[in-house]
Amino acid sequence: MSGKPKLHYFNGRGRMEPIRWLLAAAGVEFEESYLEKKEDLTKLQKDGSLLFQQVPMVEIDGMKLVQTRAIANYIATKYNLYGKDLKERALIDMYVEGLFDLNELLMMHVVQPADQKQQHFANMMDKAENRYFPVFEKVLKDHGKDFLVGNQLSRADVQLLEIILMAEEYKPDILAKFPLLQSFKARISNIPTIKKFLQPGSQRKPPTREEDIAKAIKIFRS
Ligand code: IBG
Repeated sequence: MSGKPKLHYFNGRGRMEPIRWLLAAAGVEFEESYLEKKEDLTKLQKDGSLLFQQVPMVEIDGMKLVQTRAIANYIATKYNLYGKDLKERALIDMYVEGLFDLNELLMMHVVQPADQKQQHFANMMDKAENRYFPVFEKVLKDHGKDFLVGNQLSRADVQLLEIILMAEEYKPDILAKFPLLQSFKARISNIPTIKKFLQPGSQRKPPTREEDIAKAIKIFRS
C-alpha cells in the first residue's frame, strides 16, 4: 500500500469534493478509485467496505471511513484545521454546518427537474446572498483578521472558499456586495497548497454536468 489516503466515489464533485479540498489544503497527496458502474458500488457493498452501504468512503490510516462529515472531521483534526480549543471548534462547526447546508443547495441544483430549476436557482442565490455570505462578511469585519477563526487557517476557510467559487460559477458577480469576502477569496486562494489545487490538472473536479449526473444516478439509484 502506498500509504496515501484512497478516495472511493464517482468521478465528480458530489459529496466527495469537500474531502478533496481538505486533503489538498493540508498538502496531503491522495489516490482515487472511481465507481464507473453499479457493479463497482455493489462490490464494495458486498465485501463489507461500506458501513452504511454508501460512499463517499476513504481508506485512511487502516480505516475505511464513511459519512462525509465524519471523514472531514478526521482529516481536519489530523491536519490541524479544526481550531486550537473547544470554543474555536464550536465556531468552526457552526460555520461549516452552514456551509454544508448551502453546499447541499448548490449541489442539488443540477438534479432539479426542468420545471423547478428556475425556482431552485432563485432560492439558492437568495440564500447565498442574503443568509450565508453576509454572516461570513460580518465575521471578518468584526474581528478584522485574515481567517475566520483563531487567526489561522481552518477547515472553515477552506470550505468557505470552495463554496464561494462554486457560487461564482452560477453567478460571477455574487461577491459584489461583499468586499471582505472578495479579499478573503484572493488571500485563501493564494495559500500555496490551495493555489496548487486551483491550477488546471489538479484533482479538483470540474462543475458537474447533466451527463455526469445521469451516470451517477445509474450507479446510485438503479
Ligand atoms: N450521509 C451520507 C454522507 O454524507 O456520506 C450520505 C451518502 C450518500 O448519499 N451516498 C450516496 C450513495 O452511496 C452517493 S452520493 N448511495 C447509494 C445507496 O445505496 O444509498 C449521491 C449524491 C450525488 C450528488 I451523486 C449529490 C448528492 C448526493
